[in-house]
Parts: sequence; C-alpha cells; structure tokens
Amino acid sequence: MGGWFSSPPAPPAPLLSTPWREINWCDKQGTLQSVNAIRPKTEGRVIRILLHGLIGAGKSCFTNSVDSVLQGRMCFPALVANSSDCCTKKHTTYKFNNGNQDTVYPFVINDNMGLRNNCSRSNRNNHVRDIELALKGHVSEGYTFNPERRISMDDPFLNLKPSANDKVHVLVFVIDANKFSQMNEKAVEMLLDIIDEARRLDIPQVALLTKIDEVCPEIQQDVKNVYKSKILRGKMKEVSTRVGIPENCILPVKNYSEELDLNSDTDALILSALKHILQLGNDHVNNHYA
Ligand SMILES: Nc1nc2c(ncn2[C@@H]2O[C@H](COP(=O)(O)OP(=O)(O)OP(=O)(O)O)[C@@H](O)[C@H]2O)c(=O)[nH]1
Ligand SMILES: [Mg+2]
Repeated sequence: MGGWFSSPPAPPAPLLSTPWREINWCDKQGTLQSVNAIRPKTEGRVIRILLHGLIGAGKSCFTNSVDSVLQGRMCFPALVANSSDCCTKKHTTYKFNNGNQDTVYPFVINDNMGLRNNCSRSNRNNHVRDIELALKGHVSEGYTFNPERRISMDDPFLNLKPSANDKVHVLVFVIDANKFSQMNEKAVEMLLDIIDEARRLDIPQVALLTKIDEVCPEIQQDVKNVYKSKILRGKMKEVSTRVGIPENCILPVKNYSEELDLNSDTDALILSALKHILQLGNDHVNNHYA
C-alpha cells in the first residue's frame, strides 16, 4: 500500500530566503556615529519627535529603549504600563545624554497619553484637537491630557507663542503589530485626521511597528529575521494600505520590554529606526527653521 498516498504538502516557509531590507547588524559604533551626525544646521535647534498611539502600543517603552541604546545600559526614564490600563497621562519631554561626551543629543521625544481603541466619539475629537495643538507647539511640558475635555484657552499649559523648538518636527505613530488588525475603523479615522493635520503643517510622519516579537515566532527567536518574515511584511503592507503611510516610512522595532541586558541585534533595529526618524525630523527643521 505504501506510496499510494502522498504526504500532505509542506506548510509554506515563514521566512524569505533573503531579507527585503538591509540593516547594519554588526557596527553599532558606526550607526551611533551617523545618529550623532544628524544635527540641525542652526546652533541651538532641537528636533522634536512626538509619539502618538493607542494605549499600550509601546510609546514609553520605545522612549526607554532609545535611552538604553544610546547610553549602552538599560534605562527607564518613562513609566511603562503593566496592564491594559493607560499609564502615561502627561505630555512629557525626554532628553537623551550622549554618555561619552557628557552632552545631550539635539533631539527630544515627547511621550504622550494613548487612547483606547473603543473610546467615544467626543473623546476622539477632544484628543485629535489636543494633538493638533501639540503638533504646533501649543501644549507645554507637564500638561495632563484628558479625553473628556480639550485644553482650554486659559489653561496655564497652553503655550500661545511657541518657539521653533517647541513645535513638532516629526510625528511617530506607534502601532502594536499584534493588535493593528483589530483596531476599529473609528480609531483609524482618528489617525487619519491627525495625519491630515500633520500633512497640512508639512510635518513628516512615520509608523513605528512594535511588538514584532509577538507577531512572528521566528523574530522572537532571532530579531535578525525581521526583514525575512512573511507575516511582518504582510502587517507592514496592511498598515500602509489602511493609514496611507508609505512602506518606506514604516519601521519595525522590538522594544526592550523584559530584558535585563542589551542585545546587539535589538540595538541595531532600534538605532536604525531612530536614525530614519531623526533624518526626517532634521530635514523638516532645516527646511522650515534654518
Ligand atoms: N514583547 C514586547 N512587549 C512590548 C514591546 N513594546 C512594549 N511592550 C510591552 O507593552 C506594554 C505597554 O507598553 P508601554 O510602553 O507602556 O505602552 P504605551 O504606549 O506607553 O502605553 P500608554 O502610556 O498607556 O499609552 C508593556 O508591558 C511593555 O513591556 C515590544 O516591542 N515587545
Ligand atoms: Mg506610556
């Protein structure tokens, strides 16, 4: 009887044989030098990055991961959520020390409150309005976002005369790769409203795709599989189609979330994302505020 029944076809391989994007996995110093070289032409200008995303997307974790990679040790300046509850409430600006030279990098990250996937229409409208003000530099450090009400015109945290450094120069949508498919249409519409406003202000936008380790077991095993993973490629295409951000502005990262020590491959991916974000922000600063 042997040979009558053919064995079931092998499942399709989860990885492509060659990566579709190249990353410098080995030369952290070289990439750090290129990050260090991204500086606005005008002395004193700072590139402001605004992180935006739903609750638990990984905004604070990314801020901590950037600090850790730049300092060469685990750092936790931002509070990270340990449940599905919203963790970050305040509009907070993080600066980053350049360990060797005892100076700060010429960029800052604004970490921010996230919204729930299923929040009400009025919550979404209030949030979009506050984020639009933040893009223009009108929301000061320490403001506590409240989706129940917009920042009022007499709020002490409303900055009526923002400087060039107060304005946002690159907007980063932090998206949980695992949950993007379940993001409801209303939450996507909210993103699209914010994207429209950023476009109107000529502010470049990037999507940072987090938790890629949870989306693909091959990436969890080895982060170097990131640009070989078919599942991740599909996720990136899905994000691009649904929110209209081109694929070359979608950056996957594995944040430091449970590790005790740095890992050179995780570092390489975070640094690569940071470098692209900074290049876009720097171009915006030089084109608009030189
Ligand atoms: N496995 C994995 N977990 C991650 C990653 N990024 C973030 N996390 C986890 O996701 C949870 C939420 O991360 P946060 O950084 O607090 O998310 P947030 O966007 O700042 O959330 P809010 O401040 O509530 O808006 C934490 O438990 C993190 O440890 C990642 O790349 N991989
Ligand atoms: Mg947070």
